[in-house]
Amino acid sequence: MTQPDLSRLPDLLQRTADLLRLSGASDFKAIAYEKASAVVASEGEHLREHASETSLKSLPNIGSSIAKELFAYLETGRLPALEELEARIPAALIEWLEISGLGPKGAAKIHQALEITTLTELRAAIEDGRVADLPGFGKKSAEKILEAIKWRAQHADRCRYDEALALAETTRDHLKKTEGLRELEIAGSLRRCRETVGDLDFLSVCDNPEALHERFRNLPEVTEVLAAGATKSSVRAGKGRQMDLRTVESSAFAAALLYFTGSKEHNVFLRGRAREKNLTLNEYGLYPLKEGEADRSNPLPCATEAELYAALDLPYTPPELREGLYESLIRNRQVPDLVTGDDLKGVLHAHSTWSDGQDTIEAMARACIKQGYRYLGITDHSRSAAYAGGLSIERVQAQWDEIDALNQTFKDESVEFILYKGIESDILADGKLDYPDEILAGFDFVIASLHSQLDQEASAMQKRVETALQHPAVTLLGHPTARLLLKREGAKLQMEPVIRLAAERGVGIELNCTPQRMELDWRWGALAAEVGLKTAICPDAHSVDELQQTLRYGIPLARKAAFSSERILNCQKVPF
Ligand code: DGT
Ligand code: CA
Ligand code: CA
Ligand code: ZN
Repeated sequence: MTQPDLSRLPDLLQRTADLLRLSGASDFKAIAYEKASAVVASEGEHLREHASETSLKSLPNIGSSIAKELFAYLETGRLPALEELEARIPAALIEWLEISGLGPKGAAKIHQALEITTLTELRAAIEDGRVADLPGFGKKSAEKILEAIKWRAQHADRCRYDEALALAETTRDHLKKTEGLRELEIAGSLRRCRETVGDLDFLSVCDNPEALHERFRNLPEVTEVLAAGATKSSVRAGKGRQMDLRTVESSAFAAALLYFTGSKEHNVFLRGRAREKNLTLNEYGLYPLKEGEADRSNPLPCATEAELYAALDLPYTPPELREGLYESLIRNRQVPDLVTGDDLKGVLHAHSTWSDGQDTIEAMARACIKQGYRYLGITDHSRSAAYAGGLSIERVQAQWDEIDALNQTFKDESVEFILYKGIESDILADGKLDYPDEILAGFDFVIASLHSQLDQEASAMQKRVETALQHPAVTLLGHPTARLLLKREGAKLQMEPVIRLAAERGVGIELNCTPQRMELDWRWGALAAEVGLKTAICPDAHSVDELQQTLRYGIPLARKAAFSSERILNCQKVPF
């Protein structure tokens, strides 16, 4: 058996804690799982070295019942406690956890007091005032929950990029075992690296399509078969995500991949281009036009997408840019050069145990060194962010001492690596930053981010962010609207003036590659290029594991937003 994936374990333990709270269990038990989640995250792969329950129990904060769970996970890749909770708690109630601003404790309270279980019932209970009347809730928080429910209902048919990617990769790995499989690609919005995805589209060439489709419909993740044809199947998998699999003839593969990658807008552009060249393009191939009709007996021999673009007298266009935004550039053969993982020189924006991170600065730095980076810019939270362990001025100064000492250590070890002193400063309600200027001036770089009072009205919010951008210490604006994809709309902020002002001030706007955030939104890429806006690809990592976000989600986002490497701070050997 393959070894269980330890990178998922902290999330699974956190979910166990949430479900315990939702089921009304004692907080004490839930907290134990939360602590275990942190321990497991910091152990990483070392957890595998524990060959018995007793050995797992020797870890800090791990008692015998959780040791048993961890051991089961190491052996089987499953957590019995979690599975038991998922089986016992109604699925409709578990859905409440996806409502931002509610939380498992609040959900349990409402569920028990009002004896309701579904989101529809919850919505009704808010609308007729029953939730507002509960102790600890009130009108304002009830309204916020209602807004979050409505927001989610509008977006329930989509999921985040990271979730889609994980499901797609598992599916692809399973399907790859099919004998006679010659091609298998993920197409659609996921291939274009959209921040959210509707359904997943797979395209294949296979000598034995029946076996492939049979396997697809019987994957362990599949909960429902929607369509079962010989060359086209549709299923629901995971949390209700639809997946389509098509099998085509090998001669049609390139044209089908182009078609099913989309976007629709890009397809319309390509078909128009074909007409201009007296050709016709569809999902089966590219054909000459003969008396206004496709000459199907005579397809142009294109085995790859690149050959199709060439036959249309166009440069190859990476899927990330096929969105109907760059077509006039494509026509003029000016496709922007996109970054790759090899262009990254270092990591900026990471948290440590000094604020709400799970790993020490040294552990984060060593992980970066191992991955071949030249630097890490640590940015813990600033003092107003009390909920996230924000740093007092004294702690800032103590952290600087630790960073100086670590830089000396790396020098002594002849490791070419630098830790930069940064801070993620809250932008206060009036646009001021969170420390006196003389402290701010002591950092190598400052990321200014919105974290609180996100519901300010539009003009106050605009002024707040624009004021922050004009502070001389600011290097980057962090996650500009503080949106949470499919959960929370961001601050009411007009981005165009913000982007123009940032570029004028020489301040960058980060590409925050936490999959929940994924902003600056890529739709601003063209304007950003026009005004020469700078950026950095920022993992906003709170653990060693999350450092991977730079590559996994950040590179796709930077490509999609068409930032050339010259405009990306952490693609430079020296970022500031
Ligand atoms: P999604 O699933 O909503 O995240 O977005 P897509 O882009 O994956 O859309 P989907 O799954 O409906 O279709 C996959 C691709 O197939 C789409 O990007 C372009 C192509 N396609 C589908 N329907 C049409 C259509 O009616 N016209 C054109 N031109 N292309 C289409
Ligand atoms: Ca799709
Ligand atoms: Ca589809
Ligand atoms: Zn952060």
